Amino acid sequence: MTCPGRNFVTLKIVTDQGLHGIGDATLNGREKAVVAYLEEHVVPLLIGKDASRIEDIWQLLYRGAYWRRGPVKMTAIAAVDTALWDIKGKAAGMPVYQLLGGASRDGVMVYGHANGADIQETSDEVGRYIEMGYKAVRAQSGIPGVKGAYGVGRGKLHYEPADATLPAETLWNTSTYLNFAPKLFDRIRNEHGDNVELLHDVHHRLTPIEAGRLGQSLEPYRLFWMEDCTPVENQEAFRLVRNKTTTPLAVGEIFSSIYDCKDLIQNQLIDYIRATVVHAGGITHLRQIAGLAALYQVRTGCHGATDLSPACMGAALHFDLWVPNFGIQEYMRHTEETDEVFPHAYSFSDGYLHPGEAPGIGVDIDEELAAKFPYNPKQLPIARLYDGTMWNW
Ligand code: KDG
Ligand code: MG
Repeated sequence: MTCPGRNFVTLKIVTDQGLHGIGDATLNGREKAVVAYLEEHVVPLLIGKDASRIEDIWQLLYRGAYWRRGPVKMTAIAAVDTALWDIKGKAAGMPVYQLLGGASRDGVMVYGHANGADIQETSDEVGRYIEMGYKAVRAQSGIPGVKGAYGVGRGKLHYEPADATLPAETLWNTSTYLNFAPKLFDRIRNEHGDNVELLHDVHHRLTPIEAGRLGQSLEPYRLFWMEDCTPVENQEAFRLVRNKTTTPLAVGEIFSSIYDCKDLIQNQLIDYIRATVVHAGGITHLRQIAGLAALYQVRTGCHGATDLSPACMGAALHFDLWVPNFGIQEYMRHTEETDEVFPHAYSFSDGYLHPGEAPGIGVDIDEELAAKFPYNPKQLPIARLYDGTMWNW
C-alpha cells in the first residue's frame, strides 16, 4: 500500500526466472479488505505455481474460492491476472496488446474530466481540455442549492472524492439537478460547438423515470453518454430509461463480473460497458465481457478514475488498443508523485493515449519511493436528501 496523493494497493509477483509483474489491487476506501484477502487466501496458493498458466490460475482463484465474485475477490483476482500478463509479456519480449492479438487502432481515445463550481467555470474548464487536445470531455458542475454535487473536487486537476477518515456527508436534491443539467450542456455546446464529445456522470442518483426525463432533456446536446443514470441493482429499470430517450447509456464501473453485465448487454439496454481491469477480474475476464458485448454492438468505456492506479491504466490501455468493440477510455490524470511511484510507458498525445511498446503492461513500481508515502486511510463520501434520508452517493 502506498499513498502518493491517494491510496493504491499493488501486487507484485516475482518468478524464479527473475521476472516480475505488477497488478493494481486498489478498491477505493476498502484497500485493506483486498490486502487481507490477497495475503490470507491468494498469495499462499501462488507460491511455486507456473506463472505462465494465467487461465488456470484465474480459474483456481475464481472457482477454488467457493464464495465466488464480489468486488474484493474480483479485485484480488484482477491483481494476480494483471501481474501474470505483465510477466508473460516480459517473457515474450512483447507488449501485452500484441499478445492479445495486436493493435486494432493507432491510439486510444480518452475523455478528461472538466469540473467547476458553476456553469461558467465548468464550460471554461471544458475549453481548457479542448486546448490540451482532448476530443472528449466529461462535464460535472457545482449546482446552486446542492451541497457537494458529485464530480466537483477541491482542485481542478486531481478530483479526489475519498478525502476523509469517516465518510463526508453531501446533500442531494433531484429536482434542482434535473432543472440544472440541461442548462449546463446548453452553455457548453454554445461555447464549444459540435466537435467535442461530451459525457456526463449521474452517479446513481435518479429513479428510472427521472433518468428518462434527464436523457430526453439532454438529447439536443448530443451526449456521447449519460453514465450510471439509475442504480444498477434493478436492471429492468434500464428498459424504461431506454424507452424514453436516445441519449446513449453507460453502466458498469462497479461491476465485478460478466454476470453483472450480461442481462444489460443481452437485452441491449446499454451502449457502453464501463467494467475495467482492476475491478472486473483482470484482462482475462474483461475480454470475455467485451466479447459478449461485441455480439450486441455494445462498446467498451473502461472506468479510469484516479483511484485506479497506473498499473490498471497501463493494462487497460493494452486491452483498449486491441479490443475490436472499443468505445472510449476514461483518463483522470494522476498526481506527479503517483506518476513517479509508477514509472510507465504510456503517453498522451492529442486526445489519445498509447500504451507504449515496453514488454508486459509497461508499468512498474518504485518500491523505495512508494515506501515514502505511507497508507493513509480515507473513505468515499455519502449522500443524503435534504430531509436526512440516505441516498446514493
Ligand atoms: O472510487 C469511486 C470513483 O472511482 C468514482 O466515483 C468515479 O464515477 C466515477 C467515474 O466515472 O470516474
Ligand atoms: Mg462514474
